[in-house]
Amino acid sequence: MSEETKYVELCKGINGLDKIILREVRGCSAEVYLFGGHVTSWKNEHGEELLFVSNKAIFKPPKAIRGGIPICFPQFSNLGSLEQHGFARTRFWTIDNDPPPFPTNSSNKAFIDLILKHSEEDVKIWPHRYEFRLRITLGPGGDLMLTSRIRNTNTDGKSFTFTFAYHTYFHVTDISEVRVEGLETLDYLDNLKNRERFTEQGDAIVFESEVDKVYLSTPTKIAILDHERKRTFELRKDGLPDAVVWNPWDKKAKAIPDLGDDEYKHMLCVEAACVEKPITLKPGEEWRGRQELSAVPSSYCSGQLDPVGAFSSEEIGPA
Ligand code: TA6
Repeated sequence: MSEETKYVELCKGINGLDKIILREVRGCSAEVYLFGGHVTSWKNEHGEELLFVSNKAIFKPPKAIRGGIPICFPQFSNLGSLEQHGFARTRFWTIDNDPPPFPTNSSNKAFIDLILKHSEEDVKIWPHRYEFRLRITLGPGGDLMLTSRIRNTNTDGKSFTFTFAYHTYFHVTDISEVRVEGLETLDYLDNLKNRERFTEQGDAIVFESEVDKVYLSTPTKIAILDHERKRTFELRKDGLPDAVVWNPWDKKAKAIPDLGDDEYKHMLCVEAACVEKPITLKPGEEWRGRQELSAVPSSYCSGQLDPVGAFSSEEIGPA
């Protein structure tokens, strides 16, 4: 990257929508649309795309973008009276030029602060005032970090309650050759069985049919191993106890208009979330939820994938 190249660039994306490009010196990058506060691209230093975005994604408000990292707020899924996954992913966010103090690592230069506030229209469907600040950072080593700070700014003394998810679509080479580690033996709610509660068996999770589960009170680190590509994604989270795992498989994929029939093979959603126990904020209170993603090479030895470097980074501290 040349001296003049910007770490942060505001430009126009598909259909003239405002987009921010984050770039780091080694060549990695990320792209964020103000529509939805939605990360739509995360590339490593070789320019390889690490997130899945459907070829049929519709970049036309008010339809949410299929892929990347949709923000589900103030409602995950259909767990309430709002539209599926809440409204944050279909609203226009703005750049927050003067965010309140935010402890930052001084080596992080590629970041953007976004903000979403209640609108008079939204107050009619969700009668609360709030400030949702989202910082998206691309670290010098290519890690992608999202921190959400949500504050209750109600002036009528009322608390509010919400559920939340970073609905991350990882790009995988072949879903049949993917496994997820870190969720073994945990309880989960199975969305395909009326959200009944089950306990996962001891093995890593593999995929051979539709999956739509909410794993409860998970560890802070989850690994997604892309066997074909010999790549391991590491997801670290803080303030988000649950983890949703979703792949629609062939039949469901055909029923989703903005997803290609075979695209399910190349995507896996693993979502840092807060679903089982919703968060309640009193006026003036703030909640923070953070997700960090990295992609590292996996080594393959004696029939076992060993995620080199996975789980080796520091615990999530203050941003
Ligand atoms: O997070 C899993 C899930 O809630 C699934 O039930 C599935 O429907 C998916 O999200 C996608 O939802 P969307 O509204 O984006 O089509």
